[in-house]
Amino acid sequence: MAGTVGYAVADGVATITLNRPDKLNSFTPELHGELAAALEDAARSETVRAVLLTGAGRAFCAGQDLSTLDMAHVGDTIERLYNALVRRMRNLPKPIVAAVNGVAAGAGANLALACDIVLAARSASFIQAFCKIGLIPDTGGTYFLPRLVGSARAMALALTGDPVPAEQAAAWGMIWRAVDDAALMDEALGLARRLASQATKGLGLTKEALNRSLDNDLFVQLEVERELQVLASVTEDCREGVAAFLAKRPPAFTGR
Ligand code: T3D
Repeated sequence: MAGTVGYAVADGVATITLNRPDKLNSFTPELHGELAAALEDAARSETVRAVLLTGAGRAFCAGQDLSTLDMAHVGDTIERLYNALVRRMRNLPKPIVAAVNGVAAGAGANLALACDIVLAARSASFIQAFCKIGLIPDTGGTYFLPRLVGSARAMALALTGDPVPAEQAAAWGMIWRAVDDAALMDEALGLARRLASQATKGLGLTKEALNRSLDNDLFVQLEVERELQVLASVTEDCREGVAAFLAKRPPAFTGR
């Protein structure tokens, strides 16, 4: 695997692998650049209908590489790299599955939480490590955490930096599932392939609707549903899904 990010497309799934295993796949400007390019390709490519994000070696991602932390330009780094990354992931109109293969710390933990469905190896853990170096949770952590686990747990996790093991994270609703280490990649790839065979535009619009619901009241959200359902209903895959149901045959979705 060349570079700091691996990228391979097969069966409609773009597998993106953070690849600085000796430094626990921590973020450098180079890794940010390659990850952004991979996500951009996945967004644009008609072949890609789902994304799988994982890490090489024993960790998922240990957040910012602290040996390259640029104290003089933190605001710029956050805006240009971390905030841009979260926006890119949330705006990507295809599902992103995280296969959290090991520790996910700092921005690495919140990178996982920014994915759409998170599977984690039982040995993995999530650490809001920021408080240990005098920083605050970023990469969307202060937004995702209270919404996923509630204010009490979010506050304690952010203030203590205590690790949350994968099974605890699943029990709290922070992630979708914890699975046996040996089964993680098969399960995550199986899920990503399954999503890649579905009505891609409908899944993208579903993702958008659920993300927008986080800040809307019911009546506003009903409008969002109307707006996005109109878009879903004119896709080829919607026509195919209805026709297949009526003909009592499996649908053959194309992603269009
Ligand atoms: O402007 C900005 O960029 C602000 C943005 C900030 C975003 C952030 O993410 S801040 C938070 C940064 N991350 C952390 O504080 C986590 C630091 N790492 C750890 O706490 C621990 O490494 C872990 C709990 C993740 C794992 O512990 P352990 O014992 O399994 O592994 P280790 O021995 O600590 O690490 C293995 C190697 O990876 C080691 O290198 P070495 O000694 O073998 O050459 C270690 O230094 C390196 N490493 C791990 N995390 C980082 C790292 N190197 C640079 N930066 C890291 N974040």
